[in-house]
This record gives sequence, C-alpha cells and structure tokens, in this order.
Amino acid sequence: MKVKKYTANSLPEAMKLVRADLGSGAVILNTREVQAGGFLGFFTKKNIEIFAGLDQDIDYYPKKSSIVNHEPVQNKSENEELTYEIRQLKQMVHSMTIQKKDNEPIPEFAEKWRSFLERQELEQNISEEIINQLTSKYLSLDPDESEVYDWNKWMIDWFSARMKKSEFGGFHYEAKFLNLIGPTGVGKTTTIAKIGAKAVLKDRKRVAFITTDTYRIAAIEQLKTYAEILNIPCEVAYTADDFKKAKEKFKDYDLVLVDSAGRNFLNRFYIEELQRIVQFDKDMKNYLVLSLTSKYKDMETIYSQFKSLPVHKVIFTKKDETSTIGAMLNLAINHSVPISYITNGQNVPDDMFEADAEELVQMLLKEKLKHD
Ligand SMILES: Nc1nc2c(ncn2[C@@H]2O[C@H](COP(=O)(O)OP(=O)(O)OP(=O)(O)O)[C@@H](O)[C@H]2O)c(=O)[nH]1
Ligand SMILES: [Mg+2]
Repeated sequence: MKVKKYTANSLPEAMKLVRADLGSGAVILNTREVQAGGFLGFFTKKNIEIFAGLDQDIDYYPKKSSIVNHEPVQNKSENEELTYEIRQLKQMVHSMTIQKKDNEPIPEFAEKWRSFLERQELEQNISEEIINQLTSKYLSLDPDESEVYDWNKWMIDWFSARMKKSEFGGFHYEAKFLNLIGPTGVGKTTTIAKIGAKAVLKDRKRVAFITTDTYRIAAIEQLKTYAEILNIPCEVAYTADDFKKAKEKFKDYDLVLVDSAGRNFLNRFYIEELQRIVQFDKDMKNYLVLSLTSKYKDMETIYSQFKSLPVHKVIFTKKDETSTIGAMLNLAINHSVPISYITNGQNVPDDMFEADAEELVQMLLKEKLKHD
C-alpha cells in the first residue's frame, strides 16, 4: 500500500482531499493535529494531517490502480514477507477509526443525535462515545453514502456490543422462589400478579404467593385479590418464622412469588430489615423493581445498595408513563445490570414483556422518530 499525506484546516476538508484523490475506497491509516506557520511560537494555526492509502490487495476500486505499487515479487521469502506485511497493515487498518478531535465541529447530523441522547438522559460518557464514533463513521462516508446508510442498524450494533455483559430475558423457573423488591409504589405487587398470571394461565404451573408486606391492610388485600382471581394460595408472613413456615408449605409448588413492602431503599436500614424476615438462599431469585419514571442517580444508588443481597435481575416498570429510557441503558452499559422484564401499563397480565437488547434500542429509535 502506498501511503500519502493530506493536510487541511479541518478534518472534513482533509477528508474531501482524500476522497478527491483516492476515491471512496481510501483507507485512513492515521489522523493527527499539527501546528503550522507562525513566528517565534506566535500566530501558529492548527492543521489536520491524514495519512491514507489504497489497499492493493482488495480490488474494489480498480480505477485507482495507478497509485498502487505493482513491483513484481522476486522470490518466495520476499513474497512471504510481503504477505506478512499486508496482514499486519490490514490488522492496523481494522483497528483504526478516524478520531474526531475535540475542537472539530460536529456535523449537524451528529448534533441532532447528541441533543436527542441528552434528552434521553443518557450518561455523558456514553453519549460522548457514541457521538465521536458516529461522527467518524459519518465523515468516512461520501455524502450520498451517508444519506442511505442504515444508521438505525449502526445504533443497534453499537448498543448491543456495549450491553454484551448484561443478561436479558425473563424468569424461566430457574428457582422456586421469586422475590420482588424495590421502592414504594413502583409496581411490585402488580408485576407479581402479571408474572403469576402468566405462570398459571400460559405455562400451567402450580403457583403460590407469600407477602411480607404487612404494614398496610390494603397491601395484603391487594395480593389476596389477585390470588383469588387466579385461584392460588396466598400466605402472609409477619415474622421470619412465618416466612419459613410458608416456604415449607409451598415446597412442592413450581413457583412461589414473594411480595414485599416498598421502602425508601436509599436508606440501608430498610435493606437490613428486609433481610431479617426473608431468608435469601440459593433457591430464591431476587428481582429489583425500578420505575422508569424515577431519576437515574437514585436508581443507581438503590441498585448498588441491593447488590450484596444479591440482585439477580432488574424489572423496569411504567414504560408507558415516560418517553425517556436513558436510565435503563445507563444501568445496562455502566453497571452491566441484567434486565428481565419491562412493564408498560396497569393491565394484568398483558402489560409486560421480556427485555432483549435489540428491543431496548428499538424503543430508543422509536423515541428518536418522535424527536425528529
Ligand atoms: N402506568 C403504569 N402503572 C403501573 C405499572 N405497573 C404498576 N402500575 C401502577 O402503579 C401503582 C402502584 O402499583 P403497585 O403494584 O401497588 O406498586 P408496589 O410497588 O407494590 O407499591 P407498594 O407496595 O406500595 O410499595 C398502581 O396504580 C399500579 O396499577 C405500569 O407498568 N404502568
Ligand atoms: Mg405492593
């Protein structure tokens, strides 16, 4: 590959020079900022240098072959060396993207994405990363190409790769006890009814309820009403001993859903109180319920307070009451939070679906359509 240097005032201008000279098949090897001109250190200005070339090994741009070095290969060892060098270069090219410099103006296209992602309350470290990479990709394309480029797919791929460490998907009877915990009024009891109804009506499982929420009569009545509708038993546990007995009573059931009182879990005291009644063991999965209408910083604090319990997965509720889902993506990207269900309404059992990475990004893209 013959490498050439192009210098201009800005990255877009330098890219234009590269494109004009090498065509759309140009391979960018490096970009850097250099100081130019000046007198005794004064009046210098910043220029952008791009090193680019055409890869002779790939013949998708035969028109430009004149600048490619066609020297015949002399012998086998030289041939091997050349092959090795080409492989090295290819690896280098693959691992490089054009880096947007901090002082470069961002194209309007990326600016629109930035304002949308900020409104979605995505953490700044995440949106910055997206905008930098999006801008680089945008600048590496011809205007005609970028117009038809599948940016939605780019977003799906970006988020999917960054959320790789998070686990997605609902409860599939991997334990007998499923315990729903979380702040007040987020929808724990309603979601228990939704999961219970699905297990009874769709999966034909033997299901029971236990509630440790004994602080309000209405709370007990609420769960008992759902139990009656589903024709399943419901036990109330006032003490740790009650809880033990209820567990024993339901030992032959397929699934026992445990409801608990909503508390201000920003305060660690309530987590300890919960631990006193419920015996957390191997046969129990703990799902933390968080409402998408809450603030991200509070969700982050509550999640980290509960982590030691441990929290196996998170359920996000009330998607229907907000158009902002950044908090959920922040937790998945910055904290690898595993996401099980998303609920989107008060109807039992319909308003709930299992989360998957692509679905989450599709939700974001739908909001983007409304934003444009
Ligand atoms: N819009 C909407 N409302 C929901 C959703 N899930 C639950 N709710 C409503 O939120 C309110 C509180 O729901 P609960 O299930 O009682 O919440 P909880 O977490 O058990 O509340 P406490 O036990 O008091 O802490 C009820 O009016 C539910 O109908 C949802 O996905 N969307
Ligand atoms: Mg409740």
